[in-house]
Amino acid sequence: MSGSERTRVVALCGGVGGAKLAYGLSRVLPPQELCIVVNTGDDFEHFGLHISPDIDTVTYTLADIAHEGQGWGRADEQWTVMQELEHLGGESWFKLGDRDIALHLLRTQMLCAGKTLTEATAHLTASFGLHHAVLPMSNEPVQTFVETDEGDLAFQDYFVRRRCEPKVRALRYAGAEQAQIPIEVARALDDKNLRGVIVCPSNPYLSIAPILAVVGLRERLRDVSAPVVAVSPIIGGRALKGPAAKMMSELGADGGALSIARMYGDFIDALMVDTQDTALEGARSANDPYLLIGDIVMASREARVDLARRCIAHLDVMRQSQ
Ligand code: FO1
Repeated sequence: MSGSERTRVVALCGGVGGAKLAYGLSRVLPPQELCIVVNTGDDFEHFGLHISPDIDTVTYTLADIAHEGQGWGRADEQWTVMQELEHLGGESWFKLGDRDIALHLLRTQMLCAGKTLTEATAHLTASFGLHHAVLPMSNEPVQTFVETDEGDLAFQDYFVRRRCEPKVRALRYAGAEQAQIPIEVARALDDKNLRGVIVCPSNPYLSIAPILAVVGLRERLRDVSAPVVAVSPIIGGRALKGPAAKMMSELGADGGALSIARMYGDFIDALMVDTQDTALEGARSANDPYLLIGDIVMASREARVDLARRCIAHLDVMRQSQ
């Protein structure tokens, strides 16, 4: 393999938008050429079950069984357990489908048996017929807390129970200082065949920042031997789904996609922005990452694959010029 030919892409991703690009990448790259590092800051224990929402969203999306409109959970679901739970007076604010519960039961059993979240995820993704590596950002708990004008909220309380309505003042990622980079993630980033890193279009505060908070991870990204390209989750000042734009304005980051470029500026080489944001080039300073302008809306499976191809092409061009 010549020096210019590198074969391993690492993708960082979180919720729905990130999972869509991960889907596209998984259809372009064979398993040995891609690993997907997933946010676990949303994880929480509910009814004694370990729930890992972003790992599950990525798993269901790659397996093409995700519920399209909802952005979480499975398409082919029944809700008999939730209905009975409600009937019995149990909590029903966090909707768990019957099939989804089977996954949480198995993951919880494996974790209780001493398996790591990485091992449990490898087993579960294989059970869904996936061969690409879906790697938790950490095997230790890192919990996102949202500090709001209504106090300190655990992630799911903010996101689901309060529907992201409270005003965000700050975020913190409890446990990040004690979290280790899993060996599989470290090996992927340290791989001499690293083709590049793709930061998927996920919420910068709720999906990407928790990954970056794991001790040593952000530093590793700054030092990787290959280009790092991010895809903006903000288009025309808005997020296609979720509270990213609202949070950005509450936290004073109101430069649209350019604010994303600056948030990641210490470790990305370029940010892909939509054609709607072409004018941002005029506001970009020499210290900002390059902007790569193109259609980044993934409205179909074909669009996910097409965007994935263009991300990889950008990595290859940037590596040639490194
Ligand atoms: N999000 C909701 O807004 N309402 C729900 O009832 C809900 C249930 C749920 C069950 C399993 C799961 O993996 C995710 C679920 N989500 C739900 C999404 C969850 O809040 C995630 O944290 C978001 O997808 C953010 O990434």
